[in-house]
Amino acid sequence: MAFFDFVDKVEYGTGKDYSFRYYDADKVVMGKKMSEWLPFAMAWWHNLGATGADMFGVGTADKTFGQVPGTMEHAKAKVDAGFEFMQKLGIKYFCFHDVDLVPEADDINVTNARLDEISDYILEKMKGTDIKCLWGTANMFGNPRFMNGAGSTNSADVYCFAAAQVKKALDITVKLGGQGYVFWGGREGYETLLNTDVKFEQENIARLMKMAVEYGRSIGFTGDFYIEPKPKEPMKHQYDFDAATAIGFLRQYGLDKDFKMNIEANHATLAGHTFQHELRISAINGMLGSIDANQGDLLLGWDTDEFPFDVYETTMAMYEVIKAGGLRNGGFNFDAKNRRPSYTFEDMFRAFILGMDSFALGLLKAAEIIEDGSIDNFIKEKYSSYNDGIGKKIVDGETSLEELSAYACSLKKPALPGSGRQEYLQYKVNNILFK
Ligand code: XLS
Ligand code: NI
Ligand code: NI
Repeated sequence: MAFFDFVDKVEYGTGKDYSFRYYDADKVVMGKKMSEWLPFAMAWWHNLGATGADMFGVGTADKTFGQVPGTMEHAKAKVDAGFEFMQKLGIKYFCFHDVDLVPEADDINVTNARLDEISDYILEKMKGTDIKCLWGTANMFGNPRFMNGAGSTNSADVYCFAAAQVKKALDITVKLGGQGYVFWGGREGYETLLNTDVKFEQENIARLMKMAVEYGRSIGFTGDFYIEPKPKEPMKHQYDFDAATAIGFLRQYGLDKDFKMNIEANHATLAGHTFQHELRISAINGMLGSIDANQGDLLLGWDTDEFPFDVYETTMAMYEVIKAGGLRNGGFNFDAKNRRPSYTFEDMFRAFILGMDSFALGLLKAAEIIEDGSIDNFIKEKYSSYNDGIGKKIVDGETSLEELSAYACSLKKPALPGSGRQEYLQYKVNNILFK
């Protein structure tokens, strides 16, 4: 049964109403196909689950797919709809939380049996397609038991339920051939220090992650684990504030070999950073893993999860991704949802076309910026005083504070550093973007 009869396969350059203007999967850009630079993924939760409900009103979109929500028939209809959707758009990956796939039962054994059943069904669907699982995760923030966190909970029993969910989500991820496993610290954080032992909570989160790595490796998971940093929401203070914080945490607890970052654009801006900043910090630490491709609204202080449309942002993001040599096990997961009044199935396709084309155009423009060379050349030149003389000695670690002091004193007063030329470089970028 088809759900999206109004559209055939969405393709590049057909000029049809539903088509890509920039995303040309086989086009080679800087040595790789667009589809290799941009392994797009569908987020099960937003695309197949979210109805547009918010704190002030019920949903506007009908995601029943002809079945009664809360049933396995509905869970299977979501699989059918999801695969039709991905195939029509040429999306090769999907991401899921355990409870996106099946309705959660009161008894975890029942939920687990449902997960076995639905993963068999998905596996069957995957056959004959080139669709794969990008990453899986466990929802450890929705159920009331996680009110005080999962790895950070004060209840050892609840901690065991978190462990059980991680174990099962890993089982399903491996069964579906998933390349990644995400820990987004849903409620791993706190509201007030009056009732919180931060050190103990962080140690316990690390213990849970360590057990996840041990178990995952023992069942043949060879992909990457990810932390998805986010500074706030739902908690006031989230422990994985940003990439720098999460990387420090991973190193402190010896998890840095198995984990990388899953960087979400909207989380970056919530942390007071740019998306590009978070990508750069991850990349220079060898931790750029995957991307949750969405966009926030700078006028709003929460995770609005919009489909990316700001080409300046996607360009600078792709600049980082190209410089990092691409994502290895990761991809571009549209952790994004339609706006509440865009409630039709047509809008779902429009949103993905917008997001995919925004990144494809960003890729093309980033490649042009790199080929133009102005930025790279400027940056190289900016630090050229370290290429020889006293500068080289500093970089080579062959000097001392005494020698540098003597050198400075002999100069009496240094020349000012060269101009940062920011406006000139911004103008250069604009001229490439809008030529
Ligand atoms: C929420 C997060 C979440 C993760 C997966 O803000 O972005 O959707 O990506 O748990
Ligand atoms: Ni996300
Ligand atoms: Ni988010």
